[in-house]
Amino acid sequence: DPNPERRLGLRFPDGFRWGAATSAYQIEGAAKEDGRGASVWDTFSHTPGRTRNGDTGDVAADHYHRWANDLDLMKDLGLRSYRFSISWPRVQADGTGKANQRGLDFYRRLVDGLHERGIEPMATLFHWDLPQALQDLGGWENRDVAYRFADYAAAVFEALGTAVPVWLTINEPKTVVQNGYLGGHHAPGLRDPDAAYLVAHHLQLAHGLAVRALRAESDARIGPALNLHPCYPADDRPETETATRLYDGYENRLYLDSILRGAYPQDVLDDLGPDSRMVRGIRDGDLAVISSPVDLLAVQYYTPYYVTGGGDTETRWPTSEAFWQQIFPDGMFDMLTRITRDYGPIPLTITENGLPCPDELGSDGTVDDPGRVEFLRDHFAAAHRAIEAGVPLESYHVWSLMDNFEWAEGYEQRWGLVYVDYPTQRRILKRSAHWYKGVIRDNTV
Ligand code: PNW
Repeated sequence: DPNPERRLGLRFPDGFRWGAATSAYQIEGAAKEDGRGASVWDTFSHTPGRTRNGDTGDVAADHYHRWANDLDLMKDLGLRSYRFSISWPRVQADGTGKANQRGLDFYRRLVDGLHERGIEPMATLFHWDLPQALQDLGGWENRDVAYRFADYAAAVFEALGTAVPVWLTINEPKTVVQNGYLGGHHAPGLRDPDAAYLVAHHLQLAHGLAVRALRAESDARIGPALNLHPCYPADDRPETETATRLYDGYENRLYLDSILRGAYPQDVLDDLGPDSRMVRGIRDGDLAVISSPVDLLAVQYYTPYYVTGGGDTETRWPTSEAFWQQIFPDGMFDMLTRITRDYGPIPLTITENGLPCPDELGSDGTVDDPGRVEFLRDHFAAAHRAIEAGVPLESYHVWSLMDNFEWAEGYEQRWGLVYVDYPTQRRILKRSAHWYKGVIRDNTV
């Protein structure tokens, strides 16, 4: 599009909350300050060969020290909501025991600073930074870690529960399962399918236990944060239809059905088999915990999948710099409307959507990212269409507020609305950030 900033004239409902998202390990740095313990991502990123250029989150965007300046940036953008995550090893260095007050104080300052600037905090309890001490006990393969998570959640709710109106439990359990335990390119770096789905069950259990812990502490709202992928058959052969259905089971229904219907999808359980560690690990009462009523569902949408008869995927649309991402805004419409159709009118929020662009700091001090403007405009339009179709979508958080540590890809991929010049830690609003500011001001794309 030669002019991606051209407005489409789509007005969002009054009160719609525009936002941006980050996560603790990706932006905070200060890896050893104020009593923070090591997480699996410290271990993983410090293991040679695991991340691009050996990058780590030791310093990242130094948000731990620059948080006040970053909050001013958010206010300048006009954000109504900011989604961040709380680092478990800052709150409990070893993942158990008494909460570390200095760790909690950082998030208290952040939350108070958001309120002072009129921005609603949305906090994720777990965005992949499991305390290493718990990994040493087996990590999410160990059922006890789900109970440790509930204790951690209770400590956080006690400290911040009433100041944060919206809580999210676990960021993208599926990515932990698939990248951490199947592909092995995320921490803890294992390739063990049988372990992977037991981990999925324990992550779901941990989610439900945290929901119950919140109810005891505060009347804030809470829900899961799921990355969902619309799955389309690559052709119209019957075997492709069948393969696509099972693929959808592993990508979407495994998480959605257990939380919103109180049962794992039977086709996935059958495919795993009765002898799988997951199926053997499900105990009486677990599904009741997992399906504890939630107040909203947070959806993270990046890409569709086109599934072949052999159960592989193929690429149909232009990809971004992320090898796994095809740019297909209609996929967001399809996923949002499908959730409302299949699971009822539960309030929805988009908690992540974005792409990496080849952003460079120009000699005139600006950063031009027309591809991001076009991508966001088209996805915002898809969200608008979903709202018109009756989807109760209440907010939208762009991934990400600023450039950050993109996990195994290190700092090479830039996902931010705000450019981070790492050597100086200077922040520069990209062209997309200036454009987004106008969208927020007018509540119109
Ligand atoms: C999310 N996929 O991960 C995470 O929540 C963020 O921390 C991350 O920085 C962001 O998306 C960009 O990668 C994903 O394969 C990882 O479709 C993989 C996929 C989607 C999201």
